[in-house]
Amino acid sequence: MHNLAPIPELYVSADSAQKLKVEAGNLVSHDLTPRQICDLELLMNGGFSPLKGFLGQADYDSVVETMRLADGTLWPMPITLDVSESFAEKVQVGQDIALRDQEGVILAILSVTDKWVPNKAVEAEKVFGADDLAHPAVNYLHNKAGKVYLGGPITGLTQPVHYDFKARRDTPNELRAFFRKMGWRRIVAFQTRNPLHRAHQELTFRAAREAQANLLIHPVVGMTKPGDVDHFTRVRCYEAVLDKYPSSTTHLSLLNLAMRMGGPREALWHAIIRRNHGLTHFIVGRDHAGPGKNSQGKDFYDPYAAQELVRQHQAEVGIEMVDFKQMVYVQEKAQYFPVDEVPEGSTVLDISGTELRRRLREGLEIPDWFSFPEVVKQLRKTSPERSKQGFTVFFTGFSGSGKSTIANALMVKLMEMGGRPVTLLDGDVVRKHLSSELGFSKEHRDINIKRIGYVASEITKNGGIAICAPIAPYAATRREVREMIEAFGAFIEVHVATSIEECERRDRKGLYKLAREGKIKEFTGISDPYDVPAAPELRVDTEGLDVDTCAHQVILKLEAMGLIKGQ
Ligand code: PPS
Repeated sequence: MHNLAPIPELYVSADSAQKLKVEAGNLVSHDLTPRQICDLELLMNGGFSPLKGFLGQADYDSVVETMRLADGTLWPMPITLDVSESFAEKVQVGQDIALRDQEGVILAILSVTDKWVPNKAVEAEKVFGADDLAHPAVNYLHNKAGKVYLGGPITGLTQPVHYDFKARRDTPNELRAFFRKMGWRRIVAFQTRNPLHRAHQELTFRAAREAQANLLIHPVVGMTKPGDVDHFTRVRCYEAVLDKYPSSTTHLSLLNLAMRMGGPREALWHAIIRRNHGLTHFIVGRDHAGPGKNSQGKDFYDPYAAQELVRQHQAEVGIEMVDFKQMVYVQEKAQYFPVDEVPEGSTVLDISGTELRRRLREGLEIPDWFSFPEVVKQLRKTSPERSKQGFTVFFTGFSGSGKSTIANALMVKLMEMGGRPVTLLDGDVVRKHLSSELGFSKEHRDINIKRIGYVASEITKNGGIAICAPIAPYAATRREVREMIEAFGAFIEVHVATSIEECERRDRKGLYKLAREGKIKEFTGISDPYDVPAAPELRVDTEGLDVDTCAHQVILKLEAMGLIKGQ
């Protein structure tokens, strides 16, 4: 009989927590990173049982080398508390430290038993299979995680607070209680970090039927692969799919896990976490938790390595693996089939992730055989077609090159078309309102450009059009701004390529004369550098063209990129 008894948690009673919280106010405290908060939550609520805290050095070494704790218990993923060297200097072994969330609330106390500097190259190699920065977890390990690890048992005081989808979040014991109440004895979990389309619904439905089990859709909402659809959108999509299953057979619960994209080891870790949540079966698919391609363009893991590893250890974990049969749509039958059961000679239809993103971007049809209209509606809300997304046009060039004039003309043309709000962040205007205390040193120019970039990225995120027109002389800073904005929408760099001689000849503000006389120091092009953009989206030549034509060239570029629709 499946054991749904409660699993041990690391929390103390509410009374003790209250007392300890007051005492912990005096302890050295560590502000947890978002990933550490996810790990801590699952440590405290039993999701990572049998771990009692962040790994000490002996357990860490053993997990890295053998996928087992020092006492031999199977545990494939190092759960470590990384801190900076300067913080580590303040902490001695034997000391208690307070672990706080990002608002400063004390969530737990860590009794430090170990402090060490890990060999991250070895960790990357053994745990993730390669010391390659193209792997998101390896990149995290080297570029985000602190240099020193602290280990020791945790005393849990309070759960991290979530304000979103509260009713859909369950601790392992809440899920166990739910299964007990419903009388569910065989339950299969489906792990996912993507929206569910028809193929997933078919697959999970079949998996549940084959296992004669109820189904738990158990998506990760903690941290997934950078670039994934955000969890707010995904949860709305999952909710839309729920009623496609026979009623009362399927449950949706959100898991606040921080994924590592660690392929086989991660799949095994997921299986253990699901066992802890009271599940009896676990679906493992092709390339489970795969991070994509390595820096040589090859897959990090064999697509079936995850299934193999889980199969080997399923009895020891105490959960049965249901291997994922990829489902494909057979046109003649108007039905999904497992890929190995497709009738001979029939037409198989599929839409890849890349193709789906293209169709969303371009506002093209997404057929009903592929997804559910309710899911597509949610995805379109978050990823509207390009002509409805925000974007930034970033002019760069010398003072007096004509940036502001073209930017103004562009703004007016875009406003004439209507549809999206337009904001002009002109160099002079920004320096008056946003950067009034700044001068023209490299440091100040960089601060100025990053401020403009930040405001433009917010405008872009919210579906508006930002037009920026600073000199922005440094290529590295322009690249940073590009990255900030491309997280939310398109970035169009326009080099206003008026030569310094022509700008000086025009000298519309009389500044070049002053610069030549040495009365203005660090003047771009005269006594300060300007990195000519190597590959801007557009270069305009103001010497042979009038302002209207220059602005029109930008409009044509925006049309070609699908950002505005032709008139
Ligand atoms: S930067 O480098 O991007 O931060 O500069 P920006 O904010 O665009 O400001 C440029 C305007 O400031 C005036 N100005 C100077 N420009 C360059 N170098 C020096 N030392 C300087 N001192 C004042 C100048 O009028 C620029 O205006 P624009 O609109 O570019 O002609």
